[in-house]
Amino acid sequence: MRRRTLLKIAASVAVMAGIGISGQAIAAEKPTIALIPGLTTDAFYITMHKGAQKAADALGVKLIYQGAPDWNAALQVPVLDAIIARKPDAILIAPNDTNQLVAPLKNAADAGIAVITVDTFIDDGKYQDGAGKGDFPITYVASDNVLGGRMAARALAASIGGKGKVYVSNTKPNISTTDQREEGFKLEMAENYPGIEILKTQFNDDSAVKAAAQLQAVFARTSDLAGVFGANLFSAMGAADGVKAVGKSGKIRVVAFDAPTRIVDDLKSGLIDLAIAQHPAEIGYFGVMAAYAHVTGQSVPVAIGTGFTVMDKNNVDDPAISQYIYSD
Ligand code: T6T
Repeated sequence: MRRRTLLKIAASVAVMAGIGISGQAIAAEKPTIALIPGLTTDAFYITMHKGAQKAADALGVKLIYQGAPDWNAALQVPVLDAIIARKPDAILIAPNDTNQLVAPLKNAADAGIAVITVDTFIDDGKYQDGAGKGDFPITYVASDNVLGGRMAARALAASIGGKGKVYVSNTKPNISTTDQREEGFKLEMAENYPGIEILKTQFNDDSAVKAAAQLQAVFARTSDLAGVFGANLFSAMGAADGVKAVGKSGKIRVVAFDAPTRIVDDLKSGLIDLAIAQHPAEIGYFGVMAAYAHVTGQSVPVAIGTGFTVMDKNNVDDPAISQYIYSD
């Protein structure tokens, strides 16, 4: 694709030189970049889109944003195919599944479209290393999700005084981000908190309603449940709803990944102790910047890490912190 874009730019320059065409003709040849979120109905991706649009505006490139309303690879692949048919210069995508998106994304790469994954990765997440069927994306722009899981474990351990029963409320397996958060959470607990027992993970299919029902079911059989780690926005909101429903607000402690406005309300009320906010706008911004750099002939780092902001009821009104609350 890089070649195709460079050819397009070269053609414009030739035309301009030959017939004295205006600079706007060159602007029309600026790259087109598509962003496919994990799902559209999620404040995390709404915020990522805003960051991507800021970068697109700064660079004067066209940004296409299209996705499916649910986290489901079977819904994401047709969206991807439709985008490939439009022949953008680059596709930024949060793949819904580490395996199921490999072949559909290879079709994009084979069509000369630069593939960059944002938030989630395919295969082993190690790109451009000549190993594995999913090494072809140019770069991966995301939070360090293993670290985020470790941060959540430390926070929950502190909340429950280093002992008691906890579980992870998670989405579904084979999603790189939430798999890695659970991995980091369990590693940290195993290494440093022998007094904490981790119960079986509850998978909620990215549904807060299911996550709430699961909290109630776990509590029904484990009356001494001490805490829960909600590994993403819907898992955390649902777990918090469940805690409220069983009348244990502030007693069963909740640590949340992600920071939509609703979680901030829960921090203030004491239903959630701490939220680990990702920086989705930064992911979108640097995703577009990386795509632009690549398609205009610059080399790009193979992985770009973005940060976290830890929120609790004491700091969440500070503008330096609240700027990371997601846009609903
Ligand atoms: O936690 C984010 C994202 O990082 C993850 O991959 C899927 O869930 C969210 O979008 C939040 O709902």
